[in-house]
Amino acid sequence: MDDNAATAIDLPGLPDSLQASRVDNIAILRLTRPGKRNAIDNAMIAGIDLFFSTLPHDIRAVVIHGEGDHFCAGLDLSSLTETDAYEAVLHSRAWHRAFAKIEKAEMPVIAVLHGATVGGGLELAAAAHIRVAERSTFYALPEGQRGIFVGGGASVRVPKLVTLARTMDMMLTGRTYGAQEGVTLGFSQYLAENGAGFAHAMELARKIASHAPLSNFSVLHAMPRIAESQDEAGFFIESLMSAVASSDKDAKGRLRAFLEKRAPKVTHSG
Ligand code: 1HE
Repeated sequence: MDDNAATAIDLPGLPDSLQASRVDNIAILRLTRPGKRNAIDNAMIAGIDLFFSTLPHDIRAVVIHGEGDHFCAGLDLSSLTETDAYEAVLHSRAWHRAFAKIEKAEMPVIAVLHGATVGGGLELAAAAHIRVAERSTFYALPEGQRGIFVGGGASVRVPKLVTLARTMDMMLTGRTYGAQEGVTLGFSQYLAENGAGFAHAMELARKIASHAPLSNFSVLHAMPRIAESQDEAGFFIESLMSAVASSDKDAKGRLRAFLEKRAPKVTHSG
């Protein structure tokens, strides 16, 4: 499969700052506003919402990445200069709606990070399920410096990745973290060489797409709920999800394939 052989997904209403395409059953969303370091304005938020609301049903994984030297400089700071408190709360809610569509998507979403992944850019990355960070990536929550507060979900999602204490320190002191440290701390699950993040993400997306869609759906939708449940409720949700997944005909076929020695074994290299 050639990742350069992407075909455009025709999405009327998508702004020029976003580009949607697909390679086989993997959808790709590219932030294409490098002149403004992919800073997210209202049209982009609406576009992200639209993209995740209208994904073709045969799509099995999504890869988000950014053009230019930076993944995303966060909120387009010109968006909030004239807003009153009520408009600002609605603005934040629009980000929450769009990013919830990423987090609650039917299929896994992988974000490829490089350069600045800051403010709303980190919020966008945190809404994805898997993050691949190129070595150039750096993370920050510079809202305090701008006199504002996070509004795209960072207060909820970033502590789940790197702890509440670390998130508060970043917000209070402007502390930044780099890619190497970031993979140890939990900002990303993968580290890639500069320029290699997209190919790495596509390789992960292909693996994901080779699994049963209901298995992937179970991971995305059961795991976060179980994590937020009391243990007894968690065990029970697990049993129900397990029963539903294993009764799917895709699962039956895969179980039989293993028993008949037609499926690969689990292997580990170094
Ligand atoms: C922008 C933005 C932006 C760049 N809004 N226009 N985010 C921030 O506080 C980060 C602000 N940006 C930066 O610190 C730097 O731009 C970068 C480290 C990301 C990149 O630096 P550099 O030297 O490559 O680019 P630059 O020269 O600073 O910026 C290039 C252009 O992009 C320039 O515009 P130009 O018209 O002068 O060419 C910048 O003004 C513009 N630009 N970042 C608007 N963010 C839902 S709440 C979320 C709250 C937040 O995200 S707060 C954090 C905002």
